[in-house]
Amino acid sequence: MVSAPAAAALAQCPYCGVGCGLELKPPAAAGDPHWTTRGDRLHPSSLGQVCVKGATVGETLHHNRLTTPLWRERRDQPFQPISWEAAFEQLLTQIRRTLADQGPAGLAIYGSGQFLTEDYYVANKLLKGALGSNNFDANSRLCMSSAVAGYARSLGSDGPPCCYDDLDAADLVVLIGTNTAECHPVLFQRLLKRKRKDRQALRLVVVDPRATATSDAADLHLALRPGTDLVLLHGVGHLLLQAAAINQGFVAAHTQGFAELAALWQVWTPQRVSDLCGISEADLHQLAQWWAGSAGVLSLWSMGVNQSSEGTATVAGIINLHLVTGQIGRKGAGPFSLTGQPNAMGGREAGGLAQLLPGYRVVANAEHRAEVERHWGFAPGSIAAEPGLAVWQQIEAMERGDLGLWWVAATNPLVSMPSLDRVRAAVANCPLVVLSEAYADTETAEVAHLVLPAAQWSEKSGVMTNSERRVTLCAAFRDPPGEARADWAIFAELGRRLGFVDQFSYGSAAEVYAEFTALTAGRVCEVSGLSHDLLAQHGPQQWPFPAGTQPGGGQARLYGEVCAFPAAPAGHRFPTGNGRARLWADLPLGLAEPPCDAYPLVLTVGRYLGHWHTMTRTAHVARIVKQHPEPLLEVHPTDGERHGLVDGAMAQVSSRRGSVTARVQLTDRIRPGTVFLPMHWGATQAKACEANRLMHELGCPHSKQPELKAAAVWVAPWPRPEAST
Ligand SMILES: Nc1nc2c(c(=O)[nH]1)N[C@H]1C(S)=C(S)[C@@H](COP(=O)(O)OP(=O)(O)OC[C@H]3O[C@@H](n4cnc5c(=O)[nH]c(N)nc54)[C@H](O)[C@@H]3O)O[C@H]1N2
Ligand SMILES: Nc1nc2c(c(=O)[nH]1)N[C@H]1C(S)=C(S)[C@@H](COP(=O)(O)OP(=O)(O)OC[C@H]3O[C@@H](n4cnc5c(=O)[nH]c(N)nc54)[C@H](O)[C@@H]3O)O[C@H]1N2
Ligand code: SF4
Ligand SMILES: [Mo]
Repeated sequence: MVSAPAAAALAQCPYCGVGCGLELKPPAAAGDPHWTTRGDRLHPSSLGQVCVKGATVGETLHHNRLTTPLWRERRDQPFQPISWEAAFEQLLTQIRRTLADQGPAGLAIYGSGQFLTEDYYVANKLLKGALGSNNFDANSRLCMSSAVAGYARSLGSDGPPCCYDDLDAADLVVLIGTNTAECHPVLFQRLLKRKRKDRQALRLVVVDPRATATSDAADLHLALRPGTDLVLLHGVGHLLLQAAAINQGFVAAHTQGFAELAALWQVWTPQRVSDLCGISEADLHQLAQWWAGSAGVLSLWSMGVNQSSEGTATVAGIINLHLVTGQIGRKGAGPFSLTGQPNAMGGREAGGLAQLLPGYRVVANAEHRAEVERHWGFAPGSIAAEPGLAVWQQIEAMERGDLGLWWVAATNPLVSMPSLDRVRAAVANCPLVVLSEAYADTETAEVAHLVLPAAQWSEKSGVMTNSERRVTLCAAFRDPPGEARADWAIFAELGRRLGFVDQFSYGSAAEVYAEFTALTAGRVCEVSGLSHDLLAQHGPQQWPFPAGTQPGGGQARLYGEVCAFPAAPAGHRFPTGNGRARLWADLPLGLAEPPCDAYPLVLTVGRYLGHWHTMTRTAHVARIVKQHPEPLLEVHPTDGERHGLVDGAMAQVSSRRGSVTARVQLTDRIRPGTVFLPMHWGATQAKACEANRLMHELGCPHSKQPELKAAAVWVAPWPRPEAST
């Protein structure tokens, strides 16, 4: 607990995965709740830079907070404040009932990349270890899961092999399915700074069906048809083969599967690729030529790639190109997934998805389960052998009446999940829905029985890992409001009340972290040399960071010539069985729900610069609200004309699952045939536009990540002309 803080505090920004260092100054006057923020110049990932969200986060921490647990028997009743004692009683009763009726598989937790690593670790220990259910999933399923599956499938393990210094060293940066300028602004500014200094030193290629602030700075913008990225990547492979631009030595020494991939690439001729992607052959040739001719190629990607029914295959498509040209494991080169949330990376390290265990281990591996059971102090066989339910499978389980408890923490699925009407109906079928939240009155609270007040970032201590594998300690610097508690402390208390006193008696978050770091020894993501003390004393550190590593001695890049992954036999460059990376010859399949006569347009849903997700924080920052007052439906003028839409007027957007309305913005910055809505405005907002009522849940078979970037829709003026007369 912190009382009367006086000095400035240091922390990682709690918004995006860039993970900038922030310096927070306490309010100047007594009674003023606003902390002021500026960039921490000494933070190695951001060197003092911040964007509008980081700069205003200190204004968002106090308003509209939950201060006590709230309970209601039925959803049509108002919430009543209850004690923590009574809240734990409700949880224990329902857990015991569910275990008796349905077994451990009837329990599920849906967590978040906005958890601290300690929150993740204790939640997983509770559910997977103490309760024997692997049904812990996180909103990373909607976000990073294709990158996780793609890295593991191609390279043998998760974890971006690159670092931010690579942005300063690459000659060619390919930004694919990422609006970096708005979503990872500080990284984008770093690229722009270089570009301004010397336009020729760095080439930027953007692959996105929309023109964005990112593509505005590009040397080449490939405004491809949504869902055709894998075709494009295979097309580049075809041209690399043709130009004899393959690094034969690297392929022979460090990869497998080249013959199959080369055979597949033969088929993807420039003409075919140009037809399918809707881009010119000349642009495709240009990209391939730049790739072949650049000393350092860096690919950056995010949701335009991951949120796809072939997300994992597309990630493999990117990694393929890096492997065959030897563009990996060295300065300025590599396939670099930009993580969305501030601690999505920490979540992956702590085993925060239904198929994972801590230390980049997997549930399906008996040895991994045994190692974790021993470390956690549970009997052999405590961890179930089958991966748990990914979040959409949790929804389906509720539809069937198979879940007795759905515990949502640090995410707002009644805005962010696809097929929202179906989610709402499924959730109504679950006898106890628990929500751990920092703020009052979210969309998900509307479907909950029990709401637990969470201490958030700034009020609890713990670590986060950013996109370049850098771990920053975020120490508490404000008191939590009312009775709010840290998420990890809530999970630990429940563990003790379930009778696992030894396993869950932590004196502090530092103790939780120490237990976690010991479990990473010998793993790719090893952090056994890190502790809260070391991070407090020496600042943020990159992993791997085995015990004995000197501060600053973490590894900037993975899979290089000198440093292989920890504990690798000699000659093994990648943590696959035989040390070779795997090339994948996946056939492109396209969108799960392609446009058709009835639903002729593809709706894609993404983000605005100022707003964060479901706006529980950013809707309260005047500057940001002024910048983005309402959600806009971006439509190309030719589509606008075809469907009778007028710029600035309202339109109805409908898919097979429902309809929403939004104001039209006619713009030639979007590809004809594609329309765009932001994801931010949920049902509780005055300008509500629940885009995800329109989206479908079909996803990638490997990563189980839903295709949140594309659904078939039609659009019409609103109100309908006949209705308004
Ligand atoms: N301002 C802001 N920044 C954020 C966040 C936020 O809420 N607000 N959230 C954070 C999180 S969790 C995440 S995951 C990241 C997301 O960061 P991004 O992925 O950069 O953001 P999005 O706007 O979701 O989508 C990126 C782009 O994908 C494009 N796209 C759509 N379909 C396709 C396709 O088929 N192929 C290709 N190549 N591109 C396509 C869209 O037009 C869009 O411009 O941002 C992080 N940063
Ligand atoms: N169509 C479409 N849908 C999408 C996306 C898209 O691009 N298109 N993007 C997807 C992606 S990538 C993501 S990451 C998700 C994001 O979607 P969500 O995770 O649903 O969005 P947030 O608003 O970040 O939700 C976090 C919640 O946790 C609360 N919170 C903050 N700190 C704490 C804490 O310390 N403890 C607790 N218990 N609560 C806390 C916040 O108030 C907030 O309500 O949306 C996904 N949905
Ligand atoms: S770029 Fe991301 S991490 Fe950096 S200040 Fe902005 S939101 Fe925070
Ligand atoms: Mo995300």
